[in-house]
Amino acid sequence: EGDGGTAAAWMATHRGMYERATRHPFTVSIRDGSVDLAAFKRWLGQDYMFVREFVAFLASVLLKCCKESDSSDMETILGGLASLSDELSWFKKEAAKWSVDLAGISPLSSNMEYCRFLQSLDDPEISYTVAITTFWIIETVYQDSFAFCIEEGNKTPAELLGTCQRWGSPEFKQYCQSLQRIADRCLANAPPDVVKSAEEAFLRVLKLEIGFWDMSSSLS
Ligand code: HMH
Repeated sequence: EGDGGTAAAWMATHRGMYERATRHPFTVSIRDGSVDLAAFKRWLGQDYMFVREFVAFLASVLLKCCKESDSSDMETILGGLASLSDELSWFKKEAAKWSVDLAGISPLSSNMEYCRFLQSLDDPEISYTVAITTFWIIETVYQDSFAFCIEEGNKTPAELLGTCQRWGSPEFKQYCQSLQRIADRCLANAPPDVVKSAEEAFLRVLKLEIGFWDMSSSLS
């Protein structure tokens, strides 16, 4: 499960921030059925743009992995990269269903800030450990947020279930757990300054995710 590792320890020590990211009013409103569909459409268009940037980020993680790691991590990361191809198709299909014009969208400031952060990790000076930890927490925030929307007692509107299942499925959870094991192994072998940078990146992601949900629900 990855329990007992550094990743789980950070989720515990930074629990308040983790919960603000994974039990955000926007995703909680999906679960309780009160979601503003205009906000959902805003999220959909912005996240499509984010995922395009996320492909480039994942390519940079893969490159660091090939250079710095001699394990089977490559297959996990490559699998994640491959599934983003399917994800981009899914966004296009979903956008058509909701009449969201993806070509006419420009990124809002929280999205741009998040994308700039991802771009900053492309620097060869940034270690594989920091990059893979960042990748793990980005995926985990979505996994936890959307799994909550399909857990027992949800009133999630039927037309949003597909979205929630995309990230809330048991398969996606397993994938996140694989990433957590990789991050934990890297962190266990990393020097203290790298562990510190990885923890800073972990917290930065939580803040950026909160900003992304705020932007979607236009609280900011
Ligand atoms: C903003 N965070 C954001 N978008 C996503 N699609 C994910 C995480 C997970 O892939």
